[in-house]
Amino acid sequence: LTRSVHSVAVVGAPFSRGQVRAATRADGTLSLERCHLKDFGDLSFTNVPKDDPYNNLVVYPRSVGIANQELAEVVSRAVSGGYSCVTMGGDHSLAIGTIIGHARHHPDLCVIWVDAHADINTPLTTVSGNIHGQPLSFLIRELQDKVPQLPGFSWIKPCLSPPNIVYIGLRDVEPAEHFILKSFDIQYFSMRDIDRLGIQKVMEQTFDRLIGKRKRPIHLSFDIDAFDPKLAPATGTPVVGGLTYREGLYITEEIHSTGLLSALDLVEVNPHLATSEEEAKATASLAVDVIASSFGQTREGGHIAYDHLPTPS
Ligand code: 4U7
Ligand code: MN
Ligand code: MN
Ligand code: MN
Repeated sequence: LTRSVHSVAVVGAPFSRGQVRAATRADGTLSLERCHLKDFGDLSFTNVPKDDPYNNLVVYPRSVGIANQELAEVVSRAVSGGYSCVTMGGDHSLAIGTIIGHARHHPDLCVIWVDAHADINTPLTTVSGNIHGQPLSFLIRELQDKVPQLPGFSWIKPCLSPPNIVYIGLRDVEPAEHFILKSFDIQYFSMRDIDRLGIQKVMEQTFDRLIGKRKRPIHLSFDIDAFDPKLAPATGTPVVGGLTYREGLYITEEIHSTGLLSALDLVEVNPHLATSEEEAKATASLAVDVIASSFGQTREGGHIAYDHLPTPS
């Protein structure tokens, strides 16, 4: 079912402690055709003082924990209120809060994770120590006996299972992450798979897996670094060989067409990392295109706002 008017909640989560470098919400206002927007404002996060690394490695666990606890509240309120919830990040550690908050209202949700990276390191496999490379490890029930409890994470209840997750765009997966994907049979379409199958088949197979048997709400977690760095340079961990503009928008157009999109994270946009004003603007406007397309803006245009032609007199 495709609704013609969507109620969309927008949450700014300018949170950056899931990684060492800073990230912010892309400035500028979002407007979406045929959507009723409600701005939930920017969350202000408390940076916990004396937030010592876990194991001398995993940085800012308490700050990440409390920020996500607050974010989960906001997202679950928005979703319970009938909104589709867009969260603009901020780094990808915020998906811990958005997915848990979303799952409180929709425990049967599925996740499409569009990213160059798998973000599934555990606190014991991470090399960088950054929690934005680990969010999925805290969310997958079947993985919990391998995941230590970080300070600030005791509120977290894992809410996902491997069959309900599909990745698109992977091209920088660490050995431990690859082992997790294979041992838990988590489906992914790497850039190589996209080269082989084409983006159309990738989307068909994604939906077969996630909603083929039963319709369920979709949580789209879109890391801007899934795109090629030429298109999205203002991001923390760019990787060559990414999605084209057309592949990226095809993904979101198809997701919109299901009528099942219930929450969207748009993360890792970081204007501070741009080397010029143009780079910052290009990355931010790409992010806006992804969001607009997820909520029904099509490349072929729409005729709803135009229902008669002028007549010559
Ligand atoms: B992002 C990395 F080591 N795997 O764990 C890690 F390669 O949210 C990158 O996808 C994580 O941008 C990237 O730090 C996190 C690294
Ligand atoms: Mn629509
Ligand atoms: Mn990511
Ligand atoms: Mn990434």
